[in-house]
Amino acid sequence: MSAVQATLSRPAPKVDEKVTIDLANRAETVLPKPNERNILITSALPYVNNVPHLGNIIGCVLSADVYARFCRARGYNTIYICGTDEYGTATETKALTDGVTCQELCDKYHAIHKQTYEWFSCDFDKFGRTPTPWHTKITQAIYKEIEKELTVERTLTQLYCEHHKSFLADRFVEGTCPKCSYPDARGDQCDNCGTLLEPTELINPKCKVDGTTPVLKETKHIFLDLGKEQSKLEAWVDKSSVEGKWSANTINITKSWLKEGLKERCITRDLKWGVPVPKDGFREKVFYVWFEACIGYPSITASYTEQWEKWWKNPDEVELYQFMGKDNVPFHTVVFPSTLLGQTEKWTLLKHVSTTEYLQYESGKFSKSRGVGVFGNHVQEIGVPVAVWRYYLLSNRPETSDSQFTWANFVACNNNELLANLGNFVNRIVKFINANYGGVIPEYEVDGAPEAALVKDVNALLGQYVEALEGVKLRQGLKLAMDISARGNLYMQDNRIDNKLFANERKRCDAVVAAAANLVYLLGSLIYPYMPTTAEAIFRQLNLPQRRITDTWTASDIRPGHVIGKAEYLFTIIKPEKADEWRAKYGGKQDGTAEPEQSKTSKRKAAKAKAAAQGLSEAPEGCERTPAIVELERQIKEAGEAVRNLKAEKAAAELVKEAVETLTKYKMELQTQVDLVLHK
Ligand code: B3M
Ligand code: ZN
Repeated sequence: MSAVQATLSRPAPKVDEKVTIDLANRAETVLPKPNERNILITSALPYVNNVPHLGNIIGCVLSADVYARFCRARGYNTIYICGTDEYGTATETKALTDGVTCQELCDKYHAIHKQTYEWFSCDFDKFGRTPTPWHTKITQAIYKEIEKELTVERTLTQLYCEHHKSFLADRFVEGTCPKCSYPDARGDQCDNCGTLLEPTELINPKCKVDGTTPVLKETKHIFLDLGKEQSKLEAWVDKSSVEGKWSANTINITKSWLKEGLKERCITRDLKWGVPVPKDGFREKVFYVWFEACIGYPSITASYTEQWEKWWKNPDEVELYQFMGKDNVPFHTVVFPSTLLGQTEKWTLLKHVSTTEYLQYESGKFSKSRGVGVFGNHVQEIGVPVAVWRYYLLSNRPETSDSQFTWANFVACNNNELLANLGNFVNRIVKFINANYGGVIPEYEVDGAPEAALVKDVNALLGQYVEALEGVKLRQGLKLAMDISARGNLYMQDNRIDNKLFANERKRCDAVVAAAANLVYLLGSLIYPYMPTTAEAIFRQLNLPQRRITDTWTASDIRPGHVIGKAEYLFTIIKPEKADEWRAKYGGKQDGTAEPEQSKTSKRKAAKAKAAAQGLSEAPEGCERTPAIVELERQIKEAGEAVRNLKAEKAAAELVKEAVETLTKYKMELQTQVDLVLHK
């Protein structure tokens, strides 16, 4: 072997190893470690009896996934726990209508949920379910500890079916609504007029199981006397809400419960599908879901590791972050913590609670029965890659107010933001290095004025990005990552990276190429929480291991001599017409019902987004014309002429199509640059 060969066969130092992180081979069981940040993340456990829609997905599971990925990429010791919430009336009644057992129903839907979240690249450490021996054991143990101090027995008069010898839970009774005379009102609510009901208020009540007219009978139930925990809970809320930076609406919801004064809450139900109450006289009853469901978090953790208590009974070393829709808040900030504060052992209580409002579908509501909206199964048949869905949902996360899913915006997001900004930046630099440098990172020095400005701007944005994510402001974090990408595009444009630069000013070209490649590497790490498949594609194209999310960036992680990989397209264009096609398909026409009404403003917004999806031909008046914008306008003019010439020559359709795509690409890039200048 010659000396040259020997040097070549030695693995080349590719990259500064301080910035890399190996997440692919994480430990099978992650346990808290002393003197480290140990982060326990949960998503609200979705009810098992339905197919999740986009609103459910962004509401908790996907948001928690972003945070978990962020924490892991920061090097924090993290686990992410979720699973299906399977017990309760909703399951029993649905099983009854579907003519299957509760177990069969839950098996079917648990599999659907699991598969949907897997498709969405949700990287749980455990996605479990509530009906397990662990769940029964932990729920009963928690109850036993508070039985004496915090519970009371009360006698209620309830409807009883003498035919099948059972007390009837609310939804097992149907009858005529006392308010609007709707004949099919349920025992808890009338679906026609919306009134909340007590089953005893129904006119002409019938047992849902066998149609028998039930009788009134006295029965005992167990109540949780939350009032006894009021002051302890108040003290905890005051402290945690500040330390954990709870959002304003979480604090409001919690405080309004406290202000009203905590009341006794019935925690038992007359059902079979649940955790049995371990007390004589109550053995026919089960715990109410809202007493038992939150215990799913520790019990699912127990199915992950027998040492679950290291996570859940370790308040000094573990930080608990919980994600949920806002309607779940009181159960997580009032009921569950009260139960845990009543235990003799110290439990890990939540530090930060991240809540979402609602995602509307084309300004209406998602509705399974009306066939309106996008559900987990649709998303998979549409053929748009998961990264685009994740990006869209996360950049429109209903973080502080309701937000809307619209198809026009969905397409615009792909074309104007992902493709024109991020995709364009990565593709251009990877292609350029392969074409001009044989894929090898040259020797470089990033000490020029443009590089100093780039490093300064990027570090300012990076600092904000880390701060946003530490505070669970996911939407803002994503926006900042895209701003960093746009800054990269601007840098490439301003420094006119092209064959001329390569031929005439090699040293300059080397510096620009290296700084840009280093920025691509940084971007891979920053978008990893949001679009893990895109991040993987970036790392693959750079032929580098995953990068961790660092506090600062120096534009010098990648070593000269490193050989990058081949260019791949991160995103492809979606034709704007697709929005109409999908809207027609998923907008409620499936079962013949009308499309949801669109308000005038939302129509205007949709029209604007649709126009934006096709880009701009020139910068609007009043917009500062940066070198990047001037260059793009020139390219658009040139590409436009090319299209016209090809059409005039009656060239092959393929050629025309290609030229049109180039033109559209420049137009969308211009749109991005203009947005950047106008700070949109
Ligand atoms: N299953 C409600 C929901 O899916 C409920 C959450 C339980 S969290 C322990 O919105
Ligand atoms: Zn009956």
